[in-house]
Amino acid sequence: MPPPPLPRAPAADGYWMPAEWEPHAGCWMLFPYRPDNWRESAGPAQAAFARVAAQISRFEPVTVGVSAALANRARSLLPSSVQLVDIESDDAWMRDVGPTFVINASRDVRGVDWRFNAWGGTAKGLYAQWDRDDRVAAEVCMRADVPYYRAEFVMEGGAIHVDGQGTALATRQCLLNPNRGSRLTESLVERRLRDYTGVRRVIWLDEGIQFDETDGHIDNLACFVAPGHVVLAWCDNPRDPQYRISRSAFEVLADATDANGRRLMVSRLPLPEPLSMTAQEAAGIVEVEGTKPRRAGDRLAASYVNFYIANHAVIVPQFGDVNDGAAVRILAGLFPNRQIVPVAGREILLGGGCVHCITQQQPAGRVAA
Ligand code: KQY
Repeated sequence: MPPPPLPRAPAADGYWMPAEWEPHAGCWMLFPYRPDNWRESAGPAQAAFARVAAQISRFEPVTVGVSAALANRARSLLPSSVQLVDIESDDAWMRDVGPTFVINASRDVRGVDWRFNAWGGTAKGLYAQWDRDDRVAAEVCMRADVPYYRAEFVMEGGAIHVDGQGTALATRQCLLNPNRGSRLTESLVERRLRDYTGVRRVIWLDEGIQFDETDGHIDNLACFVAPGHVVLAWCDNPRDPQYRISRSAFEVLADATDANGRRLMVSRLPLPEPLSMTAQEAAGIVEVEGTKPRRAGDRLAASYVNFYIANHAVIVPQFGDVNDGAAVRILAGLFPNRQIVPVAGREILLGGGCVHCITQQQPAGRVAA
């Protein structure tokens, strides 16, 4: 049983959320299993998650939370260097249900446990029960030996990206969505982000990637690759609605200054061509009332921006698309000192997210402080 949360909030104690490119102690993941989200009782997804974990574990320690009932299955798929811990969850999106880690000037590490409501609660949430997911962050913090704060408002890790120097990126579509809370305003959300991640400026983009079932998480659309430098998912086809969404985001970003008064450099990362779920893929998913149905022909919210920055590496999803190679080349230019590691992303995408959504970095630093 996790200990009770800390009183107050991180910023009041001198803590802030570091950038993803800062050194990691390791990466946390979960093991997928639910047959109403993952086809064929999640077998192909488990293998896909295991391949991601194996690649990340070449660069930093990986810990996977899995229920006791599935531990043997997880062990058989994962390299022995990957640690397993007994954590129950409703699904497997560690970015969103895990803690957002924060550090202080002495590099003591703590966690933030956001309230989770399955991306919308009773108003369009993706499944009907999420109590186990909502407990994951505290469970992870207990196992990581870090004290944690409980944020009593809905937020997901994939809904924000930070530069670690006071700036956050977010979309209005997600963070002001009534299904994340009533009477949400920019200034209320900015105050919450300041208190819990230490940011002084939020750069608001209107919408995320079309068909994104998280209501437009920023981690599929844009992220910082360095202080003052953002990469943005890009669409060159004026007949595709994503063209307008990406252009509007570009205009906001190109006009914005960060918390330190810097103008942003904006690099474009092409999106894959439109991708949809096939009849064969959909046939393997068990439809259950209360869970978002997944059907043949459903458009998939694929984006190469959904990559994970590991120590000395960037783990980049690939979709068997004509733009796979371009994405790898562009990211190699943006991260010249890291190895770019392509991994198969489609099977994860079928569940509604990708590599960034299933991972959560723990910054290097002192624990049990
Ligand atoms: O974007 C993310 N951080 C998570 C995607 C979750 C999809 C749930 N089916």
